[in-house]
Amino acid sequence: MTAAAIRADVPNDLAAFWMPFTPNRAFKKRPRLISRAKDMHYYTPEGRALIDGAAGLWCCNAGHNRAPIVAAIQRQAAELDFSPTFQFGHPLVFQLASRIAALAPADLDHVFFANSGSEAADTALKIALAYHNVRGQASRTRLIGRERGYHGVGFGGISVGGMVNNRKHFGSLLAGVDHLPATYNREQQAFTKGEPEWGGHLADALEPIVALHDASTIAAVIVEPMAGSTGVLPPPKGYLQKLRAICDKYGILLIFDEVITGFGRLGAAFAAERYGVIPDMITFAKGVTSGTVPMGGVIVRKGIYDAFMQGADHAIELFHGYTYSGHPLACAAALASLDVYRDEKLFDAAKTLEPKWYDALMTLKGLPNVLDIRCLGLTGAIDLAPIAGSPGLRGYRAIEHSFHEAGVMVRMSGDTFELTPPLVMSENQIGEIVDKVGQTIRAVA
Ligand code: PXG
Repeated sequence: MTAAAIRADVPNDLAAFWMPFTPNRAFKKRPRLISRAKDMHYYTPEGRALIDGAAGLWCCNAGHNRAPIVAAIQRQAAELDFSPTFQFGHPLVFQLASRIAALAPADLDHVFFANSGSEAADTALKIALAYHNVRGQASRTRLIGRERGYHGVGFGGISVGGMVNNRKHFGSLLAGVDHLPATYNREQQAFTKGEPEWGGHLADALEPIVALHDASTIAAVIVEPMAGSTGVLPPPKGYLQKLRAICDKYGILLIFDEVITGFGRLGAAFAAERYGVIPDMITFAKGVTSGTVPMGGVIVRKGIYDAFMQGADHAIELFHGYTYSGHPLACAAALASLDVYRDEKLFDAAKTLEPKWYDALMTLKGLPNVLDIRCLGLTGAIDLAPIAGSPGLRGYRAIEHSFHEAGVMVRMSGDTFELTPPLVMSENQIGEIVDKVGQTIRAVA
């Protein structure tokens, strides 16, 4: 079955592909190739199975190659390959926007489409700036992110983001950006299941930032409700509520980057619902199509959309968009994915699995080099002690062992395991994933 998908008429040379976020030379010396997937498993070209502990890259929430999603993409490809959404529209993009708006809380009821989380983050930041502008508050240009935040790799996203390696080689980035402190403190929070008790007060750090710059210069605060890429940092209890209250006090927009937390990852459609905190915008990507076709976007509150709907009828209200905003294949994939989530009640399934997942992960406490374990919804992170003088080396060995020996797909961020299984995982598969991760931790000790 795998042979059919690999073209025999093209040489299989690994040299030309410059791999993203990958040590290219190490990979090409000992490749980790994947050629097929089904449900909870990936398969190598030789047919070896790996259980997927990472939902690909936090995205395949419905599991892999699900028949209804595959069929919807196939049907759409044969029906309408592409149509512009600038000045024209196709039915599916309107249907999808309505479905997403219906899933989002409160009056978050308009959807702008992009093709990735990075584009979604930059779109949200641009909407925030333009919103204040059209309301006559053009001095509100500052953007506030958070240390250890990840909002993709566009210039807006890396500017508000707080991951040093993603910023340090790329110049001076956007001007007028400030950062909240990260919410993680190992001494106070180690081995907590779910939201830590300590750290809610860290949202108060927004006050001195406002005092320093004045509210009249600040457009928006952007945070991930749960920081994902820096190793699963759940929000401390009360933190997001406090952030919302301070933003309200000063007329600052609050953006939740839900690229990871959206579409069931935390046992609800969005983290905003889990925490009962209504942001002004939600960015999404990944799970919207269960990872099958690239898509991202921003859900905005009615008041934001309405603020733009002025001026001459024929005039464009927002000068922003992508050729592939609302691509028909992505829309078909998203609608089918949302059907699977609804029909199989996968957000509820995630909620039901959550305590079992937490308990299973915590059994790894006490294994060699394990410094902390965090978990929230169906995500988890395990920090391993770095090898002295070689940060990331133990983590790289863990990628190799888990792939070649243990048979589990994991994501490593430096020396930290990040686990985000598909929501269709069974209870037995929780045990299997955690066993295989444990075996890997011992192997890299
Ligand atoms: N925002 C958040 C919160 C993300 O997690 C992006 C934006 C960017 O999405 P795109 O589609 O442009 O990649 C992300 C992406 C990891 C990892 O292992 C996380 C992401 C991507 C790749 C790896 O932590 N998140």
